[in-house]
Amino acid sequence: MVPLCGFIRRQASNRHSSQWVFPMPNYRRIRKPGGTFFFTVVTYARQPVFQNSEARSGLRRIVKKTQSQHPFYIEAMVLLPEHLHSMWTLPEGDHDYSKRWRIIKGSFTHWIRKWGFDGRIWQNRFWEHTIRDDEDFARHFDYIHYNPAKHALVDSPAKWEFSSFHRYFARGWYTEEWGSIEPENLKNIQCVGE
Ligand code: NI
Repeated sequence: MVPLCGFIRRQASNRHSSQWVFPMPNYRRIRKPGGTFFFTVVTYARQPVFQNSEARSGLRRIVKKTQSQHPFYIEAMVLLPEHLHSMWTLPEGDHDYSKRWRIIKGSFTHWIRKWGFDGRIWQNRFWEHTIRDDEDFARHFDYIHYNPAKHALVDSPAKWEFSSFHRYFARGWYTEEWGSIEPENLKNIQCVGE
């Protein structure tokens, strides 16, 4: 039997206790008509391309430009030194995330070569997972935000700058301590790449 993942709301009475809860109940998903997809994209030979701040801004700019030409909504994203995780919702009836990734990866490669990088920048393959339901959405949303701690880059996700964690922290969806230990709903997650 597949264990149910509990999305437990913190009770007002134990607001300041050290009890760990999962801050992303189902109802927080803002429903949009299109399909939602999770991705893991890795740099070639795990070069730590995104340690470089110019590379991070370059990627951000290219993603925004691609969005303006081929719309998609970024539900969550985290940028690590040599890979990224992201979750997108595409317009209704449009499932062509591959085209968007091709443009992003190609444009980024073209752009960064002007900075003296040569050779390949990206792994050809990427992991894709189609989000099935609200619980699946919440699990992948949390997976993305927990990721810097999972990879031991920081001891809690709030300390990693290049993440949509901060957008949702500002909305009160996460506490500052969230993810200092691995959240229960992430322990058996599969098909996420790394
Ligand atoms: Ni990762």
